[in-house]
Amino acid sequence: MRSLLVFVFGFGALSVAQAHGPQCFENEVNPRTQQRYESASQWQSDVDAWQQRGRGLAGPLNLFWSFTAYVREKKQAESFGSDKAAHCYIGCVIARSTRAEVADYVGWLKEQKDLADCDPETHFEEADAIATSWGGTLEARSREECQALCVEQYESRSY
Ligand SMILES: [Ca+2]
Repeated sequence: MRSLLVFVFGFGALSVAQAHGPQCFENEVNPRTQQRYESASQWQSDVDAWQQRGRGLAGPLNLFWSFTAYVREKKQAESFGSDKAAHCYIGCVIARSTRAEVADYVGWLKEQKDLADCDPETHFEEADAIATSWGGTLEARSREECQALCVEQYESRSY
């Protein structure tokens, strides 16, 4: 759940990795080992790989509406028992405010930030981006429908 708490949209997030100097990797968790990265090159390679999978850009207005939806719905999302259901829900309500491609982008951006913010409390997890993106594709007619579909998809599973 913590990862959602820091779902921050940084306009400058693309340069986060470069901005924090060479010791950033020591504060990031390798998703393969669940331990801190042992080398800068290992971490940088993961940062670069995620960067390569970037979704282009969402315009500032779309980011603004995404952030507004996130702030409005954060508490609701956090009330679910599943972090993945919460990511899905946020993706769904973002897509309702914008469109599916924006939810997909924001899900990617969030994980990029988690991997490169030099904060061990924010873990990169590809499954989070997948859940956010999937939520964005639901074409839900209401936030209640977002919740029902996301909870049905994720809550009963032990992600
Ligand atoms: Ca982090």
